[in-house]
Amino acid sequence: MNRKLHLPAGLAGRGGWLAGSMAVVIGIPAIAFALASSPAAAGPTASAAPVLDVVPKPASATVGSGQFTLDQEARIVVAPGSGSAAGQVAGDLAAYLRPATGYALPVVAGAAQPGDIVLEIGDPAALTPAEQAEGYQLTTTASSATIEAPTAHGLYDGIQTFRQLLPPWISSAKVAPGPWTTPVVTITDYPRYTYRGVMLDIARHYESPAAVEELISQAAAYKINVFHLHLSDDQGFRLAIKGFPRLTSIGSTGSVGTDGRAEDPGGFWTQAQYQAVVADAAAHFMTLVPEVDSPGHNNAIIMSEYGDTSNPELPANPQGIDCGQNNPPQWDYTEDVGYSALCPSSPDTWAIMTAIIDQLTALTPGPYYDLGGDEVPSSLLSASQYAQFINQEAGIVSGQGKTVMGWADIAGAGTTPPAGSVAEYWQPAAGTASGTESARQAVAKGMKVVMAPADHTYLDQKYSVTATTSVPASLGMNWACPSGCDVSSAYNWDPGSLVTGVTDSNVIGVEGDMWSETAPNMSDVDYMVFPRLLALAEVAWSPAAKRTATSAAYQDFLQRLAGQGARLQAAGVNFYPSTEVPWQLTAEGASLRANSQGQVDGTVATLSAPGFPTSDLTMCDSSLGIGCTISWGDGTTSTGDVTGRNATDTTVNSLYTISGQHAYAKPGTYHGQVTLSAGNAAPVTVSFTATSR
Ligand code: TNX
Repeated sequence: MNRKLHLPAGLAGRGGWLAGSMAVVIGIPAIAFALASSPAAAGPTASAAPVLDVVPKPASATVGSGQFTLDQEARIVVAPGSGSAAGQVAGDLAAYLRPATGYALPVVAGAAQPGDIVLEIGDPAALTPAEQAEGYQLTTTASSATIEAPTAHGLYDGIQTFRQLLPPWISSAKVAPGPWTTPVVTITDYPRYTYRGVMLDIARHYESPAAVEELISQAAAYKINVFHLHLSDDQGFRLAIKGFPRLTSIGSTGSVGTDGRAEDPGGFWTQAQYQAVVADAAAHFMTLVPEVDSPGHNNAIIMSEYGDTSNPELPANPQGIDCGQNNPPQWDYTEDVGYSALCPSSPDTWAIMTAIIDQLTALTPGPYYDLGGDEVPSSLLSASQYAQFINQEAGIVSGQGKTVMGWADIAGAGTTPPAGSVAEYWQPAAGTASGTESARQAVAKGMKVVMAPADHTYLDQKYSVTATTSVPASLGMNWACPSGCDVSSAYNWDPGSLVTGVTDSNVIGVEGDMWSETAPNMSDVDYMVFPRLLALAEVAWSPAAKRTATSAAYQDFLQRLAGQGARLQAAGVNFYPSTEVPWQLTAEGASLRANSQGQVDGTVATLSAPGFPTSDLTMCDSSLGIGCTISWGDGTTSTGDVTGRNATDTTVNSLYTISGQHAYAKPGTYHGQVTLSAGNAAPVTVSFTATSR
């Protein structure tokens, strides 16, 4: 066992997760998180105070004593007058809780009974008017759980918090034993920013609607409310556009790195599929922002339409659209950028772009259309040609009633973005350093800013790079992060003060951007997105805090992030078990039945141990890093077997199963225990039952 967990300095003295916030801690829960820690256990993490492992951290939370127990008879009650949208959120909550609990959890209207979960559209006094759009108040007592919010979106945010108050196994797709308790809390919560986004590039590598919907549901659990879909780039165009069949018959057939065809044939979505994803995002209270990047990053469009000479939609000569480096154009399936450009002077350029924008805006109910606008070298388009392009395209977008969004390049010289347009700042630069002027130019033009500085938010950047290793070895880039960007880089920055002259009066939010040149499948995407997106979700949602590598806020976040490991594992989400995170051991016990001879043989517990161990693991053997002792409840002990899949350089290790064999001499119901240890994490003890008749 050579994996060393890094315990952040200063944890022992940490005064609880509320330090510095407006709330008052009136008690520490007698039982922390179900089985997440063993108070008796000695170990480096045992001295840390219990935390509510909620991410993003609520604006304020007060922990009382005792716990709420969700039991089999519980109902989800929609308070009178709350309306159908609240009913839908209640249905969402039921759907989240049913698989793991196995309970019926009927959604009902009317009066609550003890043990119910109540959702109510109301006006919690603790929320100021500015906090109401997504604010909520969540209160649990020994006999009730209530979420009250002024809007259905606020209720939805509240149910995400409620899920995280339950043990991590609540995110399992199959029934788990429980018990399903939460601490007694009063949480008043609302977001810092209205725009909390994640972007996925399905142009460099195609992803199916179903895969994208998985990411939507995973991101929604962390209160991400914008899904930015990068639909087109040099290597692929991914949406069917009426009147331009070649955009997909030619434009969608390639991907980065595979020379397009054999290994990775590309793909595209029909308009119906796109609409279904938009609707799915909306059901997760997420706004979908479509992007067709232009005038650069569009070799796929040029390759498709350059020879489209018999298309009646193209009034001039389609060869006139190509202002790129190559004429005639040619496919380039490398990761190169900056070689393609559409010509602003070609009427055919505008026939194509108008069709795309008209159709895409009609399919998209959200307020934004992202026209891209990044990385067009002046060798291809002069500054004035570029500005002419952006201005003309912005006019088409606003003519369709949409807010113009683009990379902050669109705030450059000569552009006149309509009032309220949004610039996404991507440069890995802070203060007044070169590159930051794009954000200030945006502010000077009255634009709003989404902060996506590449060295904090680009989810395609490698986690770590040294002279001899890079993590992950087989995917990721590192242009913005020469030595890697791990959880610390994602967490330790402040969107409202990163760039001089750009403050919270300009910034509307934060976005994590998953570029896919190196990530050909969703498992790889998840490995890069998680857990960093959770850090960005907190930066975007939670109140401003001093976030530095040595700050209390960061140490507190790491503890809560560690608690998310079991949730992600139980939900089957791949992630990088970052060595910056003090991952915990979290176990749940099973129920076993003996055969007619009193023999049991099977699983006694399931263990989440992200990042443990790095060596081969087949047996429950302390020399391999995991130790386990099973007490069978009849005074005897034995050593269990551990099975599971090891980590690879792009997958987290699996959940582990602990099993054993035992013969009971007498019939009865036995309460056994298994104690698990790994590395320097706090050991965990979990109970199981075995019945012998
Ligand atoms: C930069 S910054 C890009 C993308 C790449 C990404 C790779 C910006 C708006 N564009 O085209 O995919 O870097 O990290």
